[in-house]
Amino acid sequence: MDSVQVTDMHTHLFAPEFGSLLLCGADELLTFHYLISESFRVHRRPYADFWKLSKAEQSAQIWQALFVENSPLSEAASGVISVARRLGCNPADLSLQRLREALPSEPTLEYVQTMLDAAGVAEVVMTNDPFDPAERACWTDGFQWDARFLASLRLDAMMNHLEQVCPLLQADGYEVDGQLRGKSSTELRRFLAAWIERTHPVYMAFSVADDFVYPDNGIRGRILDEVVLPVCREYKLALALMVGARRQVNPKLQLAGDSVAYASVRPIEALCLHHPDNRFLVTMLSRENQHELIVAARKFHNLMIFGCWWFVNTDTLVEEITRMRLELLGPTFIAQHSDARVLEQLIYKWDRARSVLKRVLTDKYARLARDGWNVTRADVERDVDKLLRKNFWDFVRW
Ligand code: HDL
Ligand code: ZN
Repeated sequence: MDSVQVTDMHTHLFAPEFGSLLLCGADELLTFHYLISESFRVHRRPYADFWKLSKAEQSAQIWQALFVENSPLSEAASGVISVARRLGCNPADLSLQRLREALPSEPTLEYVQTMLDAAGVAEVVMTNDPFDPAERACWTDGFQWDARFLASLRLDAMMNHLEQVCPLLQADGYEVDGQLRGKSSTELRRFLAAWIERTHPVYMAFSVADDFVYPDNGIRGRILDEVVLPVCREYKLALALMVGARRQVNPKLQLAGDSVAYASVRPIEALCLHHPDNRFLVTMLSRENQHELIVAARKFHNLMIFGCWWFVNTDTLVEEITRMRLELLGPTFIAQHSDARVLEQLIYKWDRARSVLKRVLTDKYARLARDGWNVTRADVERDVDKLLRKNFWDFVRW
């Protein structure tokens, strides 16, 4: 488990060639939006006062709230301590200053390699938003980037807010309107084709809340049927559905303001049933959805469950979910993704993932051994490689 090289198939990291979009260093680590929202429960400052602070002042505020006035007991706060230890700090006398000294704020190529090696990550899949102005500026013609960072095309804006992105599409020369009239669907297919040629994504993705329905003769359902699913088939791309993210429940928390919603699994079943030639990577945000999603994966082999996403990426829930998955699916799912936003997070997120998986797999292999099954090292290495790498690649390349 400690030596397997993983494919981190969903992150918000960027290749070094994307410049400042690749976040690293102590202040980025501490102003991770999970820690921002946790810190408000301690300092209770007016939102505007906090947002006025510089990043360094924000991280000092967070350090004071979560690491001085309280013990860093949460998943994200304790992750900072794990990173500090792994990067040579002595957590017994850790300070914000020492953390800043230990973690550079500029990601040199060797630092990126050091972080990937320390986390045991072979390659990382980025989340590339063709509607994000900062990112679009990077994708110049002939743009080359580090091969360890693979692209994925994130389509939330198009799927959930088509009206709002029409001006940008029209400015790019695509005749698209918010009601999908005229040749809008053809033009959206042309738009996707252009971005596929530019980014060479390993999959396309979008997230939805609990309002997702399918079949759906509304705009989103029509974009799926007339644009996204045909393009996925044409380019042999899997489609990742990330279900249950209820956006901006508290807008004053900005990126930290999203929450969770229990969502129906039926639209996912319908997509898998009606589109057997499409492949669906699926993760759900609500703990209560996990069991029924696993059962759905038993019904449809073009459904591949991935990761323990965001609010279910905690020791307790990762263990519960991984046990359920193994017990109902065997080692035929993608055990984890990091969702890392800051380079150094790879270290604690993958340390945690490995230790939970070790606990769970040891139980399962021990029971097989007790029943006389011959558990060999080669078998364990094969199974672990599948859970953390090969199941992903076999599925997206299927
Ligand atoms: O929509 C997503 O991909 C989520 O992962 C959000 O980016 C969320 O803010 C996050 O970072 N979760 O870990
Ligand atoms: Zn994410």
